[in-house]
Amino acid sequence: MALIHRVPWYALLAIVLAGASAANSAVTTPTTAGAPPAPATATTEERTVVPSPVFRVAGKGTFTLDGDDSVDARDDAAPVAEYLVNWLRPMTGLSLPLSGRGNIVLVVEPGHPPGGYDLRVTSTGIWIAANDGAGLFAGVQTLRQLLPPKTDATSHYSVAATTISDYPRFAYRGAMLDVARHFFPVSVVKRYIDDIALLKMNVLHLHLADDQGWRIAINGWPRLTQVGGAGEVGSARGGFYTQSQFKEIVAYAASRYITIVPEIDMPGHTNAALASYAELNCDGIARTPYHGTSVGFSSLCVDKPITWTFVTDVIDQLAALTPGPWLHVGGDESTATSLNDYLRFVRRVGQIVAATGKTMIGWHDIGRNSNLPEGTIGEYWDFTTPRPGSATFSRTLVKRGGQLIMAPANVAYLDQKYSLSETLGTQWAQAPLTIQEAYGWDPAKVIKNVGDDQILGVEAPLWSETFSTRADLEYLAFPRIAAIAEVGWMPQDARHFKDFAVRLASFGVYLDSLGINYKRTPGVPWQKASP
Ligand code: TNX
Repeated sequence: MALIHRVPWYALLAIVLAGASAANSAVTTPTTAGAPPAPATATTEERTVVPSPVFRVAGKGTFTLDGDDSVDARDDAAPVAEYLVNWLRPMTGLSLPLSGRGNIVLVVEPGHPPGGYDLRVTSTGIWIAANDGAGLFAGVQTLRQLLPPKTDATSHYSVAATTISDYPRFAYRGAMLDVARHFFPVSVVKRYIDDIALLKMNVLHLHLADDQGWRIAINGWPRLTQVGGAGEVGSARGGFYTQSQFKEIVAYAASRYITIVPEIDMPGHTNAALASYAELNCDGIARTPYHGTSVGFSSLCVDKPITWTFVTDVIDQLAALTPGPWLHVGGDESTATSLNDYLRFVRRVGQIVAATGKTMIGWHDIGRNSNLPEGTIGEYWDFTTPRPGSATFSRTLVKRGGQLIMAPANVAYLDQKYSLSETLGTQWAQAPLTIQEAYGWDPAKVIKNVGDDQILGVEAPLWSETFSTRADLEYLAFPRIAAIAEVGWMPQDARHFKDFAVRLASFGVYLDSLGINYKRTPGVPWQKASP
């Protein structure tokens, strides 16, 4: 009985229906009028999925895509169907018309797992249903992994019959990319968006400004990008996004049901701004552009009126560019700001963000101030065993009704070295960070009295001090980001590294087919690389 109590009704329904005969009509598994039945003889192997669906029951037979298939999707399901056929058509060479009828059905309707989807594959068709486009999109990502990756492709694209009911543990499943230490062009960001979408991640946090670079154009402050955007770590060549490029990123992410969270780190980590405008410095002297990797030496000048004109312009323009509910204001490692100034600074920034209607996110350090707007969100970056202060500051935000995003550096910082002999990556956060460690933690066990209800979700930050190419970015991210995605999606008691490792090895074949560079970490039975 105990188990039954914890199984939601839709999962029970899925399990019961999967056990029912193929002729069972209680679930709308459509048939195509006039289409010959798909060959039900060969049984396709059941492919695994990362993150693993919460409930999955094998069915009978196999569905094989062929020239008679068409896609039925209406209203909110239509953009997801568009995404599905845009991926399937070139891969299969099939026409897969989108129409009001068809045997591949995508539906948005109430009654499905919150944030998730129900998926059913029979020998005649595929049915995916969810409460909204985001849930349906997650279902389509599962379908992608149920089908063979491109490199396996013969003429048959088959899926083993199955019934799945799936939903996330946390609403926020994020990746963070630091485009400040090294700049990455729009094309690389879009590619990363596609890569994380496959893992059902739904937030991309962009770290847009730091000591080494300012990466977003702000109207009225041209020197931020002309001077502050000109360099990056180790070099005088940087880059920045125009506002229209930023909008392009936001729209691309939205088409993958991913929300962009822009971050301007303040009041520390601001040398790029302080080099751009002399008047932002307390002494009125412009700082020298910085291309090194130290932290904690810069600060905005809290008492100058121009500082607040600047901060207000930046926050207002970012809010206008960002359809998502959150703005990230950094607030970490402000060791060049006095505590009193820091407390006054984050309070005033909180008011400016609140005036835009957005919810403020800051690194957990902002919880030093117990008087921030209610609901302010803290991003926890300390270790899985908190050091003095970090748990207290985090809990302060929770006490004011805010939730936490869990990104403990020793398990979730993708820039930590895989092993100390690697050249790529940093090592301050208890490196090496192995795939086993990235997987083997529970967000609800990090801070006392902060459980699932107080946690908005998880995030995998990728700081870019040590790399500048897409290949290196992917190498540090994959496969550890798959572990973080699974921490954010699956119920804690259903996760076991041994099972993950087997599924990850199959996922590696997908990564190969997509041309994603990844580390063949020890402890995972990786398959032979495809030619
Ligand atoms: C810490 S922890 C940082 C970043 C660095 C990163 C390198 C935190 C919020 N900030 O400034 O890039 O370590 O791992």
